[in-house]
Amino acid sequence: MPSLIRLIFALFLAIAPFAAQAHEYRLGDLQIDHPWTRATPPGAPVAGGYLAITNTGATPDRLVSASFSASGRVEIHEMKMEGDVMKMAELPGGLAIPPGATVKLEPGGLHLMFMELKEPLAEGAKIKAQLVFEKAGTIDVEFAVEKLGAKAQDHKAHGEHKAQ
Ligand SMILES: [Cu+2]
Repeated sequence: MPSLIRLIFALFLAIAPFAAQAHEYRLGDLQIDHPWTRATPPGAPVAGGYLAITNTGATPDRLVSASFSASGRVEIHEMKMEGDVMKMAELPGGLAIPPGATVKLEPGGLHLMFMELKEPLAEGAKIKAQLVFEKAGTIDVEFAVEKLGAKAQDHKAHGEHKAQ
């Protein structure tokens, strides 16, 4: 039944790109790697968003804003010492992505702050978001929701389960 084989093959071609997806995105000179966030307990007002952005081009770019479908708005935050207390502060003017650099947003450092969460984030969900860059433009991405309390290290050791 060659037509059935053809159909199966077509289905395979349609599904394969998703199965092989390493959860990275390309927008012009920018490579966006593994956007993720953490599951939130009921009633949590905010969540952090993490990803890495690599500028493979020769000109600087800038992450100017973002939106997240499960939150009212998104701020771009850095960690700053205020006296001897580490605090989060909004980065006015966005986040510079210098040519040749990889800028990492991760727990304890730079991050996106999903403000006014509309609903708790459930582990395993994929949440639609948009990132807006000054030069490269706008890209649709999905943030993978990892377990409550997941750390950046949990990521580097994908699949490796360590005792706490
Ligand atoms: Cu923050």
